[in-house]
Amino acid sequence: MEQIRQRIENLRTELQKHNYRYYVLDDPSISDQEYDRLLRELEELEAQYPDLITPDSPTQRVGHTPSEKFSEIVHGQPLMGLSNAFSHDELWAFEERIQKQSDGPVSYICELKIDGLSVSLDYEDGVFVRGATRGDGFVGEDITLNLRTIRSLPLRLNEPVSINVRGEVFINRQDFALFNEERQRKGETIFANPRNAAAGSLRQLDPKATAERPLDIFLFSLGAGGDATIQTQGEALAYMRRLGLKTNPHSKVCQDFSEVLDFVQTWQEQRQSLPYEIDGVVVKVNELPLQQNLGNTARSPRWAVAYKFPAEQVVTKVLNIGIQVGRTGALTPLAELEPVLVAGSTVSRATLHNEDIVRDRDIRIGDYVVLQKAGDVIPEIVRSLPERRDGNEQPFAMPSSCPACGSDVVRVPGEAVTRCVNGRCPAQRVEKLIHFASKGALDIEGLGPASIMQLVEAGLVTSPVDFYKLEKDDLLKLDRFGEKSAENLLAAIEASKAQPFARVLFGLGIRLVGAEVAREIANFTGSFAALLELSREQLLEIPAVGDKIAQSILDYFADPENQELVEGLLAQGLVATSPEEGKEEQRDLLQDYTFVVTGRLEGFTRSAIEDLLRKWGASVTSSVSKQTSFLVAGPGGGSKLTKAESLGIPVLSEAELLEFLEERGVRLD
Ligand code: 0OX
Repeated sequence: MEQIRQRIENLRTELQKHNYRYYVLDDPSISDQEYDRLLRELEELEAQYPDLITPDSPTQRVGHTPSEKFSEIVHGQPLMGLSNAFSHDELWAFEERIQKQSDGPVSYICELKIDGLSVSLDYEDGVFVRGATRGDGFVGEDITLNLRTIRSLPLRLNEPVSINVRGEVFINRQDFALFNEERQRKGETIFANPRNAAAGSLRQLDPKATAERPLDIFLFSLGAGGDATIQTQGEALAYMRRLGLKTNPHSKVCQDFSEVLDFVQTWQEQRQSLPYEIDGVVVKVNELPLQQNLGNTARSPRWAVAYKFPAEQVVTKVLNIGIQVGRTGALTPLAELEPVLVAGSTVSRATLHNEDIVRDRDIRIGDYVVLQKAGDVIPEIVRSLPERRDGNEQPFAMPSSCPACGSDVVRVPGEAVTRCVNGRCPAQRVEKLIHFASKGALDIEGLGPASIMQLVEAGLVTSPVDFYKLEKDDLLKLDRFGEKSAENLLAAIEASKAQPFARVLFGLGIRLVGAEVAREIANFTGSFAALLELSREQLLEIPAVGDKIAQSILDYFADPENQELVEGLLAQGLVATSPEEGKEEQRDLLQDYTFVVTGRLEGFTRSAIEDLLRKWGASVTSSVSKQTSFLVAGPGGGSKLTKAESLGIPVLSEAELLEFLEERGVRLD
């Protein structure tokens, strides 16, 4: 028996060593077959002697039981976020602050800022026991079982120490591309970028699903515990490396600040050559005692700053400016572009918001334009390049009738939006269907714009009620669907019947009734039956409802077609009564962003959207400055809009903000 115990222990040590060489050092010293042979021998021994299985055994990476939900973990020490610098001037200002508060010369350490998800890991006596998301910095989610599946994360350290470490979980570009291709083949939704894919992967309730995802990790800071003789961040990284933890190889200790600026410049130019995405450089004071002296503000350490790279800009050509008809009939000019690679994906279209913006930025069909991605997500045309014109460019004019249905269009004086007046416009119908199934509304997975378009074209769906009448044979006739994807979609549609009232109400797409307003109405009324009973005066008693919203609701339900829709949905078995469950999710998704909100919004009050942004970790300020990440502008944005444009701050319409939030996994309720 003792011999078997010894053999098992040797196999584990051996496998751990090879695992480390393969996943951390990327320098294997045995073949895959030899590795598999050792692993199989261990598995067989453990099968015969299950009492000898320990949680840190290399065979035990993937847990067996999916969880119902993640439990909360209160962090021993709060996990701080980083303050940002967007220019060299702001980096110098950081250096000045540091110099003022220290006596002698200061050395810095620069690290690449990995664009992933921050996590905290606990090891006890060298064994990985717990891992959590950052959450709001104080409380995170227990994702231990998912983290265990990451091959580059050692389940056992090289020394039996009890420490807390922090790092970033990410997916490298190539793995991300392959993973998305695979999802597309299977008819699953694809992720917009590696960060979202990593976030989605860590949120899987079944660790077996996480184990299928190509997650990786870099550790970058040492929390409680460990070696008390460590004096610098550079030594902390070396110590972590010695313990078998994977650290990023590109950190650099800089003796003076010009070296810091060189590092920043070099990586800004070379970021695309890395196999993973970075969104900046983290500059830290290297000496730990000085870090201690400098301390923290309420949100972030004073001894570190994140320099964020400016959005990558590229030049491309506007091939045409088309018109998109939205759910409320708004006509939005949409630039069709010569496809171009920017910030990691190919872009061939960009919204131009409204005709005033096209005019102000002087964007013509045939123009060369500068394109960037706002927040690294939404393609945005920054300006045209008039010096590259050859005289064949065509200025854009808003059509005088709706391109989808030919009806008249109107532009309300004082508003930037032109609308199609036909409530039965087919383009509006499609957009309404897309909205109904979207994440913030009924959240029907697999029912995105492309599938909906196909269903409409095949004559299978004209109203949301028709989704609930679809049968498997209907779907199998369409190109997009095979056995499995048809079954999945029908199951998702069926599951959506249980969605709470707030989501169904939001899903109807009533003008001015956004997610937040819908939730308040739902809390107040509880069901369609109760809502339909309300008079104008009673509607106005709901805190979020003012004159305009009340009128919009009354108009909506006065239309027989809308009444029929609601009755039809209820007849299909939609529950539409239960209150929204209070889901706690990762609340730091917007921590890197500063928003200013201006103008009139449709689906939210301004303060509701500001609260929502703050709830997810964003800063919201009242005036536009270089610090602003986005200006969210409804009609009537005025001087803030002008200021944002002069500073080159990206401007988001309400719809784009919602799209951005959805991309980042922020729920609207
Ligand atoms: C990164 C990264 C993030 C953590 C504690 C205070 C400073 N995304 O790569 N944060 C930090 O350091 C923070 N370092 C990093 N390399």
